[in-house]
Amino acid sequence: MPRFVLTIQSHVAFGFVGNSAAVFPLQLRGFTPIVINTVEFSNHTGHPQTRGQVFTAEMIEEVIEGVRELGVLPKCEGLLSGYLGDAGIGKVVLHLAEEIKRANPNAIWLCDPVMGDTDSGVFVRPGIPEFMKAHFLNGLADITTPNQFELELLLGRPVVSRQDAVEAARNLFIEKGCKVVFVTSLLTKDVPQGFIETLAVTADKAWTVRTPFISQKAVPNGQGDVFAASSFGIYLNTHSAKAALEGAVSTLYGLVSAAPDNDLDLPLIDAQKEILTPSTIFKAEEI
Ligand code: PXL
Repeated sequence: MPRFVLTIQSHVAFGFVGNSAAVFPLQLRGFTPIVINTVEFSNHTGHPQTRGQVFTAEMIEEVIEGVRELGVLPKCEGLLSGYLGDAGIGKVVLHLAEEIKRANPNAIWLCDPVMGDTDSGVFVRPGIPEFMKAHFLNGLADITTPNQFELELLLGRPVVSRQDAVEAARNLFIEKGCKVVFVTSLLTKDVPQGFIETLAVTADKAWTVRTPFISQKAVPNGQGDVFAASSFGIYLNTHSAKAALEGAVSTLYGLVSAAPDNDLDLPLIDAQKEILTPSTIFKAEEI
């Protein structure tokens, strides 16, 4: 029996962000992704130019209707959502999450609140951050993966310490019903110079993994998307937030280390061994 995971996010013709970044890691972990694209772009928006279109909510609804008619929605053990393209698509994803969870109460939704990062600022359409705040993170999602920039955007103020990030994750998400929050790309006064941290936060536990900061001329986009797909795959297989944190961080460190200095995309295929068997395994520390 295939293990279905529905993944709804962007698609690019060239490079690895959104579904183009998520599908291969999910497949390597034994899942059969059902892939719904929110946009069709030539490449990610960190390149000097991007062409393509954001799909309308109606176009995406039609694809969902077709998938619904195949009878596979109740068979999905997970839903992975990411880059939306437009706030109107947010509503479609929300209804899809409700439908999948109604049909299969054990299904797990990882909602990656993709909005931007420290290097680029907000890279989504106006209305998406407001939609995320108002509707998305209301407890229906089981796992969420904000980077520090997105956590601060949702919080409405800077995160000043590691403990502050843990408390923000609990206040914003866990108290509403979310089970695991992964906070990525964390740089606070508690992180020593030359390092970066990733946290996993649950209701009663929190872990950190500290990795050397890899300094490059160009920072490849898609790191958050590969992190979300990898942590999701590991979590679905182990139900361990700690294992998902360690595995996904180790994969990202391996992929970013292998990226040629000027590349704007991760070497997802060339360095594919880093996905299941990372060269360096980072261990989490309980905090
Ligand atoms: O990595 C997030 C992301 C997803 N999808 C598209 C993007 C980006 C970031 O640049 O451009 C299309």
